Amino acid sequence: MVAKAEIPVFESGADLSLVKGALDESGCAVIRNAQSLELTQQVKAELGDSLGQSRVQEDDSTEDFYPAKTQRLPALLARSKGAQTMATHPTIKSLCEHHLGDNCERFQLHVSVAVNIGPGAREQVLHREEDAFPFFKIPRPNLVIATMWAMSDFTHSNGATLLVPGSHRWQSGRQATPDEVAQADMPEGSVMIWLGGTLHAAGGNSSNEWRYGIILSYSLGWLRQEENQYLSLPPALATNVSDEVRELVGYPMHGSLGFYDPRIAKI
Ligand SMILES: O=C(O)CCC(=O)C(=O)O
Ligand SMILES: [Fe+2]
Repeated sequence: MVAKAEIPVFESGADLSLVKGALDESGCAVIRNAQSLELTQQVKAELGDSLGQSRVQEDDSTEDFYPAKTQRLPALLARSKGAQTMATHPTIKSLCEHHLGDNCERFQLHVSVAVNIGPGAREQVLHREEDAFPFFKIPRPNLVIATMWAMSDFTHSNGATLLVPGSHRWQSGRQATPDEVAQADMPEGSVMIWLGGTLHAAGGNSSNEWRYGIILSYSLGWLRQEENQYLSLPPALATNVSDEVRELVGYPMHGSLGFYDPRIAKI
């Protein structure tokens, strides 16, 4: 009998070399209770109004990448100081450095989005975050690393993310069997990390509660970001954030890439 796939799980404060090793091996990991309750509450409060005004996607078709009964809210760094703190979490930065550092001078924020999955939402189709870069053959070099912060408990029934451990090393076209798919159950305040080559999807929500998560992903500093960070945090707002956050978003040059005239950019 084939063993059911498992996601490596760590507690906050775990030896980071073990987390890095697990990510190399499995392409995914969970760190439980990585964030304080205060920060989770702060971010929820800062995003509350915008989320409340975000539409819930109603239409569904099996071809749609985003299932119905979900809410998505981008531009989190412009909306929340707490999200800026989350995005620069030292543990995550260290993991990014390990997995992306060989292929760039500096990694950058790739996507910031809150994902609220409502009762009755179907499972998402398995995909790779690096599918936006089809010009590299699978298995691709490390281009992206993603995190999902649990802003509510993630459970089997409310849509905890599905992950296929080890799939970051698979050849193109290999399909996951049910035994190869694991689910990232985790308590609020935990973070799930996965490499851009790892197959994953939002789980279906058969419960009567909403599953609230925040995706913050990172990419090589010379790639086009999936979310246009210069529009999500435009210069007028970028002047109010720390140098660290401005750098993460990609304002400074990367080698010879990205020159600009500060008199025009007003930054
Ligand atoms: O919501 C989730 O659990 C995963 C969502 C996801 O993978 C995506 O939108 O790219
Ligand atoms: Fe995804």
